[in-house]
Amino acid sequence: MISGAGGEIGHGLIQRLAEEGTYSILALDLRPMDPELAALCAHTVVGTILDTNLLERIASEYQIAGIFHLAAMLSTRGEFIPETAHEINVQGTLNLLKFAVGEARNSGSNVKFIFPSSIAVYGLPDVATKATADTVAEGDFLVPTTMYGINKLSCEHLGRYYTHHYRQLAADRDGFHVDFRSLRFPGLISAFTVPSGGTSDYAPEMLHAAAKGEEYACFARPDTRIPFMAMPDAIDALLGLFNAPFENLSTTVYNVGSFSPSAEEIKAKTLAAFPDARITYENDRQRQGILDTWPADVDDSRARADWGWNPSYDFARAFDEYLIPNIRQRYDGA
Ligand code: AKB
Repeated sequence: MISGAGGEIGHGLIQRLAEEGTYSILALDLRPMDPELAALCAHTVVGTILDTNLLERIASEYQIAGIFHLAAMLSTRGEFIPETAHEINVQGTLNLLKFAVGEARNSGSNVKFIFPSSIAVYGLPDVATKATADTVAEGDFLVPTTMYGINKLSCEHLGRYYTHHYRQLAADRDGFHVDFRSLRFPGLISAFTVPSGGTSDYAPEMLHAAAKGEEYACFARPDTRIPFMAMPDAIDALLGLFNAPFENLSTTVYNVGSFSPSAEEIKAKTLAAFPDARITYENDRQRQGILDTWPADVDDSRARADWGWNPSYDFARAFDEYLIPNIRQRYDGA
């Protein structure tokens, strides 16, 4: 089952799972799925993860072996409606964890629960600390300043609780449990979709605008540096963690990194591909304030050691072999 299946990550994940053909996909989204994606799914359900009646209906009709819980409200949008963000991001996750407990009990086997967390869980106190922090490890600087980051961090803890301590005092504890696994994603860049509502959106927005011949005013300062990842690597990471043997995992939460360019380096790479692109800077102090609390890079050595994380795309290859050719084809063919 994939929640938020119609979103950016859902697009790539559904295509890859359908190619592999190992699982039947149940796609859950607020809106009807794009027909091309729906055709790759065995079932599609329109609705919200906040609707517990709907989740009960899904539980009674299907047997769910694993959940990719992608539905979320991102960091910029969440700052306008923080209570709603909390409801969707935390209550929605709690509903799905409870749903997963029921599935594990009914099927008599553990249910894997894959949760994309984010670099937004970090909160570096100031730009000087960010500049000297080098790569940030999973346990460092966990003082997020956004509702989204706070929500992601809460859900990481909820997932750890459901996996290792759920109903720890109850005499009738179940033998089968939720097997929660989480990745802290950097900003993701896809050639096929443009994100909305995030604070890392300046990179994909800049690139897609350039390819469409549209002007772009970047809201981040030129020297802003946060980690990014090409979407195919994000899908590899989700599936790599999903398929990893439980006994190899030393934690429920893993950093995953790929490349970490400044906004100016992204602009230069974009201009190299689209020399007529009109890219300017129009700094948004508030959104910049959020970016300044996110790390310049992450230490993902644990993911590499435990389940073989190894991204295929560095900065050059992501642009030269994945983003630029596919984006060109997408808009030239439009
Ligand atoms: C956002 O900007 O909110 C997301 C993220 C980094 O998690 N893309």
